[in-house]
Amino acid sequence: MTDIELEKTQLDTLIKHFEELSLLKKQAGETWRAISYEKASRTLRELTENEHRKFNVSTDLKGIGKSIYQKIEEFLQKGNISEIKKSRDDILLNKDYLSIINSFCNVWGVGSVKAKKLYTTGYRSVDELQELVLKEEKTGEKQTFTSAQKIGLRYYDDFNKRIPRAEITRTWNRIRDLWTLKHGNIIARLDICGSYRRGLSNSGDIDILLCYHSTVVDSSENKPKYRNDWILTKLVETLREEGIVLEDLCLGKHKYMGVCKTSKHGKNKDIGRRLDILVIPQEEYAFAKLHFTGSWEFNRCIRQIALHQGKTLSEHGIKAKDTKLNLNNNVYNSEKDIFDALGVSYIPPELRNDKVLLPYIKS
Ligand code: TTP
Ligand code: MG
Repeated sequence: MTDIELEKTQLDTLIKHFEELSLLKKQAGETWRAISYEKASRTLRELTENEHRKFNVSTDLKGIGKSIYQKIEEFLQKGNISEIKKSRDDILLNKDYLSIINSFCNVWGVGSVKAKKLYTTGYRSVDELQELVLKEEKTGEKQTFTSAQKIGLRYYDDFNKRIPRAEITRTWNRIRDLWTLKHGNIIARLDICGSYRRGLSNSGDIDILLCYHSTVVDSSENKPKYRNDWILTKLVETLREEGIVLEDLCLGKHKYMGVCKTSKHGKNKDIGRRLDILVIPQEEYAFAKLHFTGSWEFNRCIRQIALHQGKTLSEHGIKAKDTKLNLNNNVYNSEKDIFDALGVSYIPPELRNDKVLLPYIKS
């Protein structure tokens, strides 16, 4: 390879090119390439200080190996480095790809594997997926989506709308009254958790937690009379009969996920809202209430505090980190009992944000 002699202006442009390449590679997650372009630009910057701006590939210049040398030659011959355009295009393409995958994952029931598969098949928007469902239903073709995913697509816009607090309160009162009317007072504890309990003026979904009186015993078998799955099925049945539940996404033994209606009249009356109901054993109730009240960041912090004390905290209880022994043997009846056990003064739901526990983490 021939000697390269660079003029000052050429050197300045090259430095800028390698800096840009370094940035582009960083954005693309190609850390090592980013570092090597960064090194090359640093060496060229040092070269600007020298009288001699002449070198060849065998000159021992730090960070200027064969591949960088070839790019400098390309620049001198063509006035640009093709790798820059290619990297810019890759980033743009990647940006589109990521935003499409994100929008697909935003459909209820669609995970990243399914989202990538849909992308590879050629779909580029949620509109296209919605059209596909309609077409398959019309022609009776093989179905691409599960029934829950189809509900997710049908209610895609609705699920992205926040639910006003007053609508949740109203729905909540109806649910409680209906249940008491039909089944008496067998539910011991019933709470709306999530952002509603933290006092937000609107929520993404309705998170209901309940547990039944375990003292209600079937005398013939000496077992609690009402099983979780019985309560959940009955409750959902009642809500469906009353036109509150519109669709079921999944019904397990302890957890129900569905779509409900929160307004009978007004502009929001046709909007489908996400409803989650969890039936929790009485001894775990306080832990579940703390967990499902959130916020996510608050949960992360309080778990970190427990870890520093050699304990692991979850929605089910508290355990010794090393032995995994359950520490729930003290009775934790309320959230305050859990705060007390961690040496943290009680924090009301409205204040459970990402910062409130920081003083306990630092100390
Ligand atoms: P979400 O309903 O997802 O969150 P949210 O109610 O705070 O917000 P939104 O108004 O958007 O519905 O979950 C309820 C709480 O459960 C959340 O605040 C924190 C907790 N949670 C976790 O900490 N980790 C989890 O994986 C899940 C699913 C919930
Ligand atoms: Mg919620």
